Amino acid sequence: MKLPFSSVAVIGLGYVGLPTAATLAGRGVEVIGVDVNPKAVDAINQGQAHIVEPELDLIVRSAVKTGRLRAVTKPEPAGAFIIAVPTPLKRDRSPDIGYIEAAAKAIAPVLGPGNLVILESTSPIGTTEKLCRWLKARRPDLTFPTDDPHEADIAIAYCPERVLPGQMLRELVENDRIIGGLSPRCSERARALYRIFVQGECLVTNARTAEMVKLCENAFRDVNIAFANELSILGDKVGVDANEVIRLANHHPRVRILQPGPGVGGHCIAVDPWFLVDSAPAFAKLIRAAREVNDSKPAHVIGRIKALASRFKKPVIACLGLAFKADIDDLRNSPAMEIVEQLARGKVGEILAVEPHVDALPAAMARLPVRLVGAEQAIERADIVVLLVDHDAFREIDRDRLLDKAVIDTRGLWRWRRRVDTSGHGTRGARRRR
Ligand code: SAJ
Repeated sequence: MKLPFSSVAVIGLGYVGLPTAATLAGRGVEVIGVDVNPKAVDAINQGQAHIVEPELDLIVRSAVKTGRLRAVTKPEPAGAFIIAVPTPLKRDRSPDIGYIEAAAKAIAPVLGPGNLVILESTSPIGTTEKLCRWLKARRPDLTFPTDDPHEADIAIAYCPERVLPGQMLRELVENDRIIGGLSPRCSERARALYRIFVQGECLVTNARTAEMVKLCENAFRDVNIAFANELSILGDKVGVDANEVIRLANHHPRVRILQPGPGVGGHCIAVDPWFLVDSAPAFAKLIRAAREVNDSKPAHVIGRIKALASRFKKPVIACLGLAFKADIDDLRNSPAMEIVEQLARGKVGEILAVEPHVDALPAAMARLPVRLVGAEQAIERADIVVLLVDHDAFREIDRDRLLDKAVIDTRGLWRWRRRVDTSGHGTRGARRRR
């Protein structure tokens, strides 16, 4: 197959940029990976992925070995540029698009006629137009889609990433893509690039719509998780197991309730809805409320743990899981971490943390009275067992070992009431609370 772009520069080699760069290289494209972090660049040039994602190491090693992926700290000329840099929240919960502006400044000097620039970062509505203005201000010698949608030197499109951490390499190829060009010609050029590796549909729209699509996907999930979390809070108040309620309600042909948890973590679902709120604060009432419900969930779980702990003289509390979700090692922005930190700071008891996916506690916890131990040891010693993350490893735990413990299962992972208590009145921990 003749490639529409023989070289592509990927700006930002993080959770999205690196898998994209390695996948493109695997399809025969010469990929220049650009990152401001020299340590990441060195690691990649040695064939190592500096982030953890199943099979990523393997494809990075092979891309570097074949010479098709090369990492650098400064952009070089290429046929297309894909910007995949972070867009964090500022303190006031407005989006920080400073990294996109920095990327625009960095690529402007090496742009040439015929280039395609794609923005993949989650962005507030209107950012792709801003990107165009930033590039145009630095390269008055080139024409842009806003000058001439049909003949411009530079094509620009917004094509959001939608891959799920833990399944990125598969989803990168199989998921449908949204292609939002600043003009139909920009979209066609972007579509040709994604066709190199995407097996899903490439759905064309305009840039502003594509920006809002990305934000609404994560806000949709946040609102739905908030519904589940609110049910679990209500369930705790009225003495009903919300997981059982949800399991039964989901037998209705048009009901599909998500899973409650200790809160919503990660770098997307807990962040992106605020971009929509920021765009029209007075009109994003439901989206804001969902954020607030999900943000309040760790405090609710802490309240339940404290209530149980007050029944013991010197409670030993085993906290199972620290990651922000199941079967990954990412502890950043994790509600489980927040809960464990608060328990330790509040000296609620002796805290034993279990996280099979890490070897050591993160620096933030180093000074707190928390010990990282194995699940066996933690359960053996604990008076209270709190399941915070539904890692597969915790599924295997012998429920009989929990019979004399007070248990809070924030994920509904252990259907142990079926073995222990078929009345639907919950666990021993739950009974003790009433
Ligand atoms: N969670 C629940 N209950 C559920 C589902 C999730 O409490 O039923 C929690 C998880 O435990 C976690 C948080 O929500 O703390 C987020 O996890 P997630 O698996 O829902 O999503 P992320 O943040 O890993 O990835 C999301 C995905 N977006 C959607 O599913 C709409 C992914 O496709 C995006 O590419 C990614 O955000 C992103 O980068 O935007």
